[in-house]
Amino acid sequence: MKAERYPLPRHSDERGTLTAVEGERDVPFPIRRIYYIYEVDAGAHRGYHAHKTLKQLLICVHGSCRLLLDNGLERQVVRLSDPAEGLYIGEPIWREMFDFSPGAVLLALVSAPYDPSDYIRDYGEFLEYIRREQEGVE
Ligand code: T46
Repeated sequence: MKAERYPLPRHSDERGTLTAVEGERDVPFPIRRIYYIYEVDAGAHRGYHAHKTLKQLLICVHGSCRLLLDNGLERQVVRLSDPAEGLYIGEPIWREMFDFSPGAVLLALVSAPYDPSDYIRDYGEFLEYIRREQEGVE
């Protein structure tokens, strides 16, 4: 599974803690866009897609949430709850986000501007895309 937990620096003193993330240093891509997800109702599920090329670092900067990750071969569920830990997704991986705690904020640092054509929103198409990639078919 090409999704990895990324520990991020914590700069803590008596005033609190600060975490900074630099593109191409703390994450292996230039940061071209950020977005954040918040005000998610309990029981809501989001995502249900994969990206063809987009690389992302997802950080739950407040509260917690879970992600189901599926690379076409295996599935795993990851819980994010630490603002000093990111989840790096650098490959086409099907993702679903759920179980947001009240007030949770999921921050995404990503490698490219918004491009709807980079999304694969059908699970069958995703499996086919993965199969073709593994076979080296254009
Ligand atoms: C991802 C997961 C983790 C924009 O206009 N610009 C943007 O940069 C983004 C990300 C979204 N939007 C619009 C498109 C939709 O009308 O915001 C609306 C909600 O987006 P979406 O349904 O794609 O949100 P999620 O939570 O299902 O997925 C998002 C990201 O889109 C996706 O890249 O990997 O979070």
